[in-house]
Amino acid sequence: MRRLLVLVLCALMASTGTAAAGEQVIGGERASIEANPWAVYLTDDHGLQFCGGTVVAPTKVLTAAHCAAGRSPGELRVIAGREDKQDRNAGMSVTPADIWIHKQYVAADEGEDVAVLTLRKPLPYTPLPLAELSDRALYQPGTQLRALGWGRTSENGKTSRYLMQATLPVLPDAYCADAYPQFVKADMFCAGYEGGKIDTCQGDSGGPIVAEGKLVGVTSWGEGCARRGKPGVYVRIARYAKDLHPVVDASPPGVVDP
Ligand code: 4AZ
Repeated sequence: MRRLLVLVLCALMASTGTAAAGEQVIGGERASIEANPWAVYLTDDHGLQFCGGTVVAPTKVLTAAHCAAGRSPGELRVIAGREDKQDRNAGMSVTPADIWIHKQYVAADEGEDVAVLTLRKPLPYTPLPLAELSDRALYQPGTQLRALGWGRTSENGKTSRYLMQATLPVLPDAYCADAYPQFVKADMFCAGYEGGKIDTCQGDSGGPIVAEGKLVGVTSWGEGCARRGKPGVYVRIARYAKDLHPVVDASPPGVVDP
């Protein structure tokens, strides 16, 4: 009887794509949208979630360049204010008016993996400020960051129905450079644990990694997920503040300054 119940529960959870408690991003836990109102996800025009993003100004969503490259605004949707992907009444779905991709972007593992989506109307969700060059302390090894997303809860598994979070310490640049020959320390940092187990994964990229109420990084790349010796790599946002501010602080199209 108990075994049947467990079986039925497992089948039910598998069918709804829900991660079981304790296996969640990977090795994370649920997070509320109320506490993280700037956390958004991106879908294609069929409603399939493929990346994350962060509201960084009322009409601006920061994501990874590799999430936006090769797509037109009309085939993208920003889903804001929705913790549970299946809760279609929560929050809103918005089609961006414009996509800005860093002009030096080529591929995620070469750096400059940042893009900004401009919306026609302001979102009613509190933006998260960018880390600045003065925030050097946030990038010191051992600093505890919090990554958020609706990405996969295991390397080859399904993406999460609910917003998840995991705490990941910044790792030394030398460790990241040993793990990945292409690691560019000026443009990237890596975070996680030498033994793996807790990490971001596919579907989390473009999304935020935060500390002290600031956007410290954008989930970018890594070899697999939660593997020993292969931590997640994140965009070093402070390094791009100069490139991002003119775009993030610009008025949306159609809004004319007085
Ligand atoms: C991805 O493909 C991806 N483990 C995101 C994060 C990581 C690896 C891959 C980090 O979107």
